[in-house]
Formats: sequence, structure tokens, C-alpha cells
Amino acid sequence: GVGRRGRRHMALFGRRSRSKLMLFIFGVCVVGYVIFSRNSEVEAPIKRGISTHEYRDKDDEALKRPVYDKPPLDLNALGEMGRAVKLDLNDEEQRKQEESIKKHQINTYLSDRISLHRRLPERWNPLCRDLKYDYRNLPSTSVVIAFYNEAWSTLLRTVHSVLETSPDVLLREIILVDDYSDQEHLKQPLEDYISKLQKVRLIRARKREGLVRARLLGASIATGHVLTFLDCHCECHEGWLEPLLHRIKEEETAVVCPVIDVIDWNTFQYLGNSGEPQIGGFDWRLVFTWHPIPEYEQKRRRSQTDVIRSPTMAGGLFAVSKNYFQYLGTYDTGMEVWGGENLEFSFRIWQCGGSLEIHPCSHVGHVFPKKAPYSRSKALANSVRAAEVWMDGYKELYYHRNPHARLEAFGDVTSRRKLRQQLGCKDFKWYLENVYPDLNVPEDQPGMFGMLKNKGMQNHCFDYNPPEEHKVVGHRVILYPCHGMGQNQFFEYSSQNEIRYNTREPSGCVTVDSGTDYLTVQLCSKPRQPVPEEHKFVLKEDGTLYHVVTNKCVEAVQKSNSGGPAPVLRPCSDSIYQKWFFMERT
Ligand SMILES: [Mn+2]
Repeated sequence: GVGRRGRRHMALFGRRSRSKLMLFIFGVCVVGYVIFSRNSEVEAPIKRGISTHEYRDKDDEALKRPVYDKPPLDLNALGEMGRAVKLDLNDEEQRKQEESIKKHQINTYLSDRISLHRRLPERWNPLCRDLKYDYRNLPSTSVVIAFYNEAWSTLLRTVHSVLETSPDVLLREIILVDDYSDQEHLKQPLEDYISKLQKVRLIRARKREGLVRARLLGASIATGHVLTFLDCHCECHEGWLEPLLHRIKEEETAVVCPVIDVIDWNTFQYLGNSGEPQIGGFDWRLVFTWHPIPEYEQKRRRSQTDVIRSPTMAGGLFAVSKNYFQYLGTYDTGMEVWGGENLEFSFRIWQCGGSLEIHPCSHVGHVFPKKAPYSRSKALANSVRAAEVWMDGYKELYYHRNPHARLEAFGDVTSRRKLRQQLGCKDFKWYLENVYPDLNVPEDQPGMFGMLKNKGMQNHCFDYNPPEEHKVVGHRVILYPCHGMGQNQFFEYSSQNEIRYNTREPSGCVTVDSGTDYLTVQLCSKPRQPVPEEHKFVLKEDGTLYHVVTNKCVEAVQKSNSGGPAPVLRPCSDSIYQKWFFMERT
């Protein structure tokens, strides 16, 4: 039964690892905090006095009961069933709405007018409905939600949605971690509000800790077998929790993410869809990326409701066995604020013997803000820590594309490297070959990457600015004063004769803009696929850049038909404007 299982886990790894984790937190972070425990249930390993026998007589419907039922459905209520909302506002109200967007990068003016208990439409794969769960034997979970100056309604909608969609028998508690917010509504008013809610606890950091240490603070007082981390502006879909816990019961070394559905920051429309979710990757700037599920992974899965292996996680939302999280070395507490910690954790999970998965039947809505609400200034140091500990020689591919990262003070990583050694983790080559074979791994042969400079036109380099963050193709390559910062002036000449724009993933390849003499960028062929002839340029010993298909050479011209200097295809000559060379840095 639930009770016996709970106690067994306590005996096995509950108390001891928890106190270790506490010591760790105190030792490393030297953090003071206050705990507001608003209900006494957390002390008892068994929630409520229901015996195994009584459970057995009830059907799944009874076991599925959430901590709280949602209020009766009012289809006319604003935003009900995840519908988009547009308010009819006068000037004054309009001004207030704009202000709220400025402050939170989320339309919290509108959020405040939507029920904290609204329902979401059913958007999961219909097959998910047929999955049965053994509620009596699933592990319990503590949901940890860290926040910093979060708006009232987005935070509390998250809390209510967890309480109203999580089976009472599975949810041990919700732990809210206040990462030293200074806004008034998060002080006494929040304490008063949650004191009326079952199973909700609040813990406050005594100084700004950042996401990583704030989450660990929450984890340190968690009593559930599984830690489920959520962001503080989420809405859980019915049935979101069971698949995560089921998978962890089945495989304790699995770290499982829900499908993250978009909630629009301006209309609060729920944009979940029941199709196949995307998985996580990264590019060589160590920026997280989304991708469709690769074919080899589709073949591995036996059913559409099977978990999907993912090379990386987006960051905010996942469930992990508390015991396994501890074994893996929790988080890198040397990481500040946020950014980069998701990739570090992803590399560590895979390289140290675990697996990172997305469960297609677990859906959680997340409000993606208009833009990042607080500084990402620490994200660079965090990424460097990830590269230094986990990427071996491949970290050079990152540094080549981000020369300024070499200068970043990233602190001491000795203990993290030691952890890697102690756990006997595999190397990054193994990770790339086995977990992320679709990622193009640049060759970066000496002298064949960096800025592509012209000999005749002084200090002018190939420059490419993709139209959007998520779309690499479609613009023309221009020439621009060389800046040596990598990024949009970074190109790599491959052994397959491509000029690759591969700071992004998937990478782009320079080719001729058809019907013109200008150069543009198209997607490169996939790893192990043949290279299209139009992508082939021969960089000769004398610096000539010869385009094979057109039988022309790349020349720097001062005035292109779009105005500024650009590389164009011209009949080959001895002109110094047709001579090019790579330079790593200025
Ligand atoms: Mn978020």
C-alpha cells in the first residue's frame, strides 16, 4: 500500500540523504532561511489515515481525486477552457495593462481577471486516455516552485492548478520557494492566502540565491519520493502527474519532463496540441533549441504513448527521483541566477548513466514571457561551467564561436569535475554519438574557421544575420567590418567544401541565391548525407574561393544591389578582391 511503500523509502534513503542535502545546502551556500510550514501533514509519512484495504475497494476514479476539486464550470468566464482573452479597455485601463506587461513581461493585468481555477482543453494524444496507473504503488511527489517577484495571479494559478489536477494520494506537498522577492503581495498576503490551503508550504531565501540554489532549498525540505520542479507561471493539464511518476517508478534513473505547452503571454490562450511534441537540443553557442523527434527515436518507441528520449531539457519543468537527484549531485551550486543550468544537468544525466525523457501524455502549460524578465548576465558563466566540466575538447567548438566566453570568470569547478570522476561518467564524445547523433559536430580544422576576410577590401568579413532566432535560411550574405566576436561573422570551411554558418543548429551552408550572383544561406545536408553541389566552394591555396557549379569565383564588391558591400560570384581572375582567408580572432 501507499503507506508501507512510503515508510520503506524513508528507511532506505529518505532521512539520511535529506540531512546530507541539508548539510550540503548550509555548507556550500551559507544561506539562512525561514520555513513557513502551514500544515502539519508533512511530518507524517502517510497522508491521511486511509488503509490499504479501504483503497483496494475504491476504483481508480476515487484514487484519482485531486487535493481540491475545481469549482463548477462557467463557460462564459474569461479565458475558460484556455480561450484567448482580449479586454475592451478605456485609456486608463489600457495604460495599466501596458504597465503590467512592462513589469512582468506577461500581461498580468489580464491574468488577474482570469479565474485561478480555469480549465484547459484536452489536447493530449487520445491514446493517453487509455493508460492505467497503479495509484496505490506510484511514488509520492513534492512539487517545488521557485519564484522571484512573480505576479500574484500567475503564481497562484500555478498553485491551484497543481492542487486541482494532482491526485491527493500522489501529491505530498507543494513547496514554494521565495528567492528573496521584494514585492509586497508576496510577503504577508501570500502567507495568509496559502495558510488556507492544504499541502502548500513556503520557504524564503534570506538573500537572492538564483534559480539553482532556490530550487535546492526547496528540495532540501521535500518529503516526497520524487521531486517535481515547476516554473511559477504554469497551468497543469489534467493527468499531468501520473505519467511522470509512473515512469520514475519503472526506471528510477529516468528524469522525466512534461510536454511544455505554450500559454500566450498577452491573451492567455492555451496553445497545447495533441501532436508529437518536440525534443530538446542545443547549438554551439550552447543555446537550447527545439527539434522534431528524429526517425531513429520514433523507431525505438513501441507506442505513441511511450516516453521520448531528449538530448537536453528546456529547464523549468521536470520530475526526478529525490534519491537519484542526490546521487547525480543535484545542481551545480556555483551557477548564478539562471541560464545554462539546464544544459549542464542534461549532459550530466546522460553522461552519468541516466536518461532524460519527455512523456507525451504529461502536459503542462507555461506562459513564455514576452522577453526574459530578468538579466541573463550570469548565463554566460553558467554555460562556461557546463562546457568546462562536461564537454572535454569539444568545448573549443563553443569557444571558437563565442570568443568572449574564454574571458568569462566562471569560478571553481574542481568539485564538479571530481563528481564526474566519482560517478564514472562517460565522455562528451559518447554523448554526441549516442544521444545526439543528429547534431552537426564542426571540424574546426586549424585555419579553416572564424572570420572569413577579404584581402583587397580591408577589414571586411562575411557577415550573416538570419531573419529570426529560429530560422537560419533566407537572407543574403553581406560584407561588414570584422568584429571578431564570432556569432554572425563565424563561418567554418568543412572537408566537404562547404562554408558553414554553424553557430546555429541546424546549421546553414553558403550557396548561390538562385537566379542571381549573390550568396545566401540554406540548410546544410544532414550528417552522413551527401552535400548538394551548389554548396561546394573550393578554397584554393592562393585564397581563391571557387564555386564549382557556376564555375565562378567569390569577389568582394563595394556596392551590391541591396546597397552595401557584399560577396558576389564573378568570372575568376587574379584580382586581390577574389582572395579570402580565415582568421580566428582580430
Ligand atoms: Mn518561465
